[in-house]
Amino acid sequence: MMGLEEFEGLSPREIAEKIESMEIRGAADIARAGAYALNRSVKEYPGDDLEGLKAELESCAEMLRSTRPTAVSLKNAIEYVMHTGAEDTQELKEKIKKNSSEFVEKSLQAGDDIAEYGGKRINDGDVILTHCNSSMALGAIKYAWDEGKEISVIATESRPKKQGYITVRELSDHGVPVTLIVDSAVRYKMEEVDKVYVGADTIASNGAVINKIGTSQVALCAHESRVPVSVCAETYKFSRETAFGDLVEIEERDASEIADPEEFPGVQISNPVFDATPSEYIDSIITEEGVISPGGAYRIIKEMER
Ligand code: RUB
Repeated sequence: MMGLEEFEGLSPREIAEKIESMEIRGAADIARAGAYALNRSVKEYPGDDLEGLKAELESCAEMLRSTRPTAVSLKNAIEYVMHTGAEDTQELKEKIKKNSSEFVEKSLQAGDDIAEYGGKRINDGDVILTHCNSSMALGAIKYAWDEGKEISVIATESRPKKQGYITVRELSDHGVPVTLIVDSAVRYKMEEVDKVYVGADTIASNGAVINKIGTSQVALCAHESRVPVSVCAETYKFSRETAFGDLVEIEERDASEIADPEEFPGVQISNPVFDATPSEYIDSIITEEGVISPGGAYRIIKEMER
């Protein structure tokens, strides 16, 4: 998990560029980076033109929202920080600052709570399979390890960006025994697996989980082998809009992340980077509010309104 010190000194535009290029990535980190960027954008605004400041804030929010379309965590972070009324520029600046640091604190605390709740559900001797690189899922795995449980992890490579490399380095540095596999080895390896732990970019009101491309295949294989799938996700990853019929946009990234298009003239290359896992393949969603079944997503969304 990235702390605020890692964004220190970066302008809102630089943060947006780093989110877009995936230097800052993972739904929790991009949400905190977004909250930090909004505070930066108002902090340095000269003068006391309230409407000008509001316009500056809105254009910063728009720039951030356009970076990565799938993770609702970023949109919810922006909404949290901007949920404010103010009479003058000073008041607006102070409120944005307060909301921004409050969001970051809540997000970090949620990470600690999820690590504990998720970690407690891991048994001594468990083999956990994880996909991509989720700070929330890894937090739970590290918590279980720190509690003295003799666990091991199988981590997918997660093509095309290979976030699995980050996962295996992180777990190995923490002392957790970890095996790297290619994504297509998931079904073959599933017979060794006791539990699947993954993160989420967005959770829909019907309990579907949108996470790194391939998560639905992992969940399908786990379902076939009766291996429980747990999703570790903070409540700001639940999408209120989906309760009113909106669909989650699946980000399509550049073809060159998969292969050099010039080597394949006449061939279309498609690079969707997230997919939706239906709720029937998910056993539990571990949030900072507690462990719920996917059927509890709607209640979380209703309680998000403040
Ligand atoms: C990252 C990804 C992660 C979720 C959850 O995708 O799919 O599983 O964002 O991560 P990308 P976290 O690398 O494309 O951003 O638990 O850290 O929020």
